[in-house]
Amino acid sequence: MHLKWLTLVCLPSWPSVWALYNQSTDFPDQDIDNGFALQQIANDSLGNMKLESLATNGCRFEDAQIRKEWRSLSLAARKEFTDAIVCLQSLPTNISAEEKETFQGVQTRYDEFVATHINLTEHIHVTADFLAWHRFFLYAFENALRFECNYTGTLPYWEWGLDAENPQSSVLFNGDPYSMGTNGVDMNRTSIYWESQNMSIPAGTGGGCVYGGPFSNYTVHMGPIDAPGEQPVQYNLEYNPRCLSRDVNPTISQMSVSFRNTTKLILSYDTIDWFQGVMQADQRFTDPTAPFSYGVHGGGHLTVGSVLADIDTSPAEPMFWLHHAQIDRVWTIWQGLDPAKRRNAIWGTSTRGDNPPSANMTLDDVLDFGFISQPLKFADLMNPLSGPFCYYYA
Ligand SMILES: *[C@@H]1O[C@H](CO)[C@@H](O)[C@H](O)[C@H]1NC(C)=O
Ligand SMILES: *[C@@H]1O[C@H](CO)[C@@H](O)[C@H](O)[C@H]1NC(C)=O
Ligand SMILES: *[C@@H]1O[C@H](CO)[C@@H](O)[C@H](O)[C@H]1NC(C)=O
Ligand SMILES: *[C@@H]1O[C@H](CO)[C@@H](O)[C@H](O)[C@H]1NC(C)=O
Ligand SMILES: *[C@@H]1O[C@H](CO)[C@@H](O)[C@H](O)[C@H]1NC(C)=O
Ligand SMILES: *[C@@H]1O[C@H](CO)[C@@H](O)[C@H](O)[C@H]1NC(C)=O
Ligand SMILES: *[C@@H]1O[C@H](CO)[C@@H](O)[C@H](O)[C@H]1NC(C)=O
Ligand SMILES: *[C@@H]1O[C@H](CO)[C@@H](O)[C@H](O)[C@H]1NC(C)=O
Ligand SMILES: *[C@@H]1O[C@H](CO)[C@@H](O)[C@H](O)[C@H]1NC(C)=O
Ligand SMILES: *[C@@H]1O[C@H](CO)[C@@H](O)[C@H](O)[C@H]1NC(C)=O
Ligand SMILES: [Cu+2]
Repeated sequence: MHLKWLTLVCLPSWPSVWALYNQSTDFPDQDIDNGFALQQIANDSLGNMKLESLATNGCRFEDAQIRKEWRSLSLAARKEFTDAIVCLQSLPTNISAEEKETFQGVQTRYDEFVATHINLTEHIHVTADFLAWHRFFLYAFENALRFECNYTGTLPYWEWGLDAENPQSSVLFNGDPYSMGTNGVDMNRTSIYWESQNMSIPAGTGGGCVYGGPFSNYTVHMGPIDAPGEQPVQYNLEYNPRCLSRDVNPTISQMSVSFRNTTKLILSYDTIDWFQGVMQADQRFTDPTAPFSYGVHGGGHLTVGSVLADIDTSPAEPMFWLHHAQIDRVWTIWQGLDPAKRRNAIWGTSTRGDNPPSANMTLDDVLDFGFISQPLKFADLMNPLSGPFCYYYA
């Protein structure tokens, strides 16, 4: 569908895959596949960030909030997190009657995040500001949980590699009160046609409604818009109450979000255009020597499937926050491996895949956050230890 991108852009030369891996590290295959290598480079990066924070006017490293992997949270902390999300999903929306005419699906405070993301979708994906926009979006959500729902923790992230073999057996989806809820009911599908991409993808192990755990009573109010196997609503922001569905998909996780896939992404690309392009399977940056890929970004969305697979509506799925925290972590690690060169590196325009063509963005641009925040300067969103932020990933 987006093939015309290829004719619009002059392709840069192919980077040599694993170039940095070969230069700076020497991990045996086993350590790449079991996550040890990723842990090591995350630690190297954090060391650099700590030094960098001493040299800049960022926040004090010692004062920073620490975001942790889901499994590192106590059971009580996991439940505090999902309780706070359920709370936000039950707080009334604050938008005006006039805005309600356009944003018809917005019923709750939580929906303001969903509707803002839907409304801005074409300007925040496969754009220069994809990573920075989502970094602030997550931060604003974390603050809403804290200040409006008394949450005392931080946003957890989802280290995909821990579940890539068998995501349907993950503790995330075991359905107990300390989980993120069950998989969807098994619809016995083998493949699903994705109309906007004109392709069929392998089906997952669910496909129906989530039936147990903290979100079993939660109603999604908007979409579907661009989801595999679903008829889109007529108007993107219309009110369409439905269950939270999931289709947890081992075929896709095994090929897209293994420790190897994430480690390779971080170590192979030295420039932001390739790093963010490969991460999002941007067709302008497809290494012809690498296997077909959804990228780790699309891969994580499709691993949970259904609502999370619907790019526009995906924040309606509470797994969105864990998946995107990991996206933000992967960017943070990559930036921290060479802060002098990568801290302020951006590339691209303000339209999805530059379609329709738009101007290159600069760090002086101001980013729109809809209902979530006043517009913010792009340059202020590049460092988790600076600008409005003060956090890192452990
Ligand atoms: C770089 O590392 C990869 C993966 O181990 C290996 O296949 C390749 O031959 C190495 N390339 C160079 C130039 O050393
Ligand atoms: C992590 O990095 C710090 C330096 O920032 C170093 O002192 C420590 O030994 C490293 N830990 C591991 C497990 O490599
Ligand atoms: C609701 O709107 C008021 C006025 O616009 C604003 O001060 C307040 O922070 C908003 N509350 C939430 C929860 O967004
Ligand atoms: C948060 O805590 C305050 C103070 O204890 C309380 O008044 C408020 O109702 C709590 N908010 C929620 C959403 O539980
Ligand atoms: C899926 O197939 C199983 C066994 O073949 C059957 O028990 C179940 O009812 C089917 N589920 C649906 C949603 O069709
Ligand atoms: C969809 O893909 C098929 C082959 O994979 C091709 O024949 C067909 O023309 C495509 N349809 C559209 C609308 O692009
Ligand atoms: C969902 O609602 C039912 C009926 O009100 C209630 O019994 C159940 O405890 C609720 N489940 C959750 C996870 O809140
Ligand atoms: C992702 O990693 C798996 C092994 O962990 C490998 O089979 C697959 O080819 C990788 N995919 C990409 C796009 O590199
Ligand atoms: C936009 O950025 C690209 C890549 O850096 C560059 O080649 C191009 O000249 C820029 N376009 C404009 C109008 O500055
Ligand atoms: C919706 O999108 C328009 C056009 O991009 C933008 O001007 C407006 O601020 C957005 N509103 C919200 C609530 O996202
Ligand atoms: Cu998004």
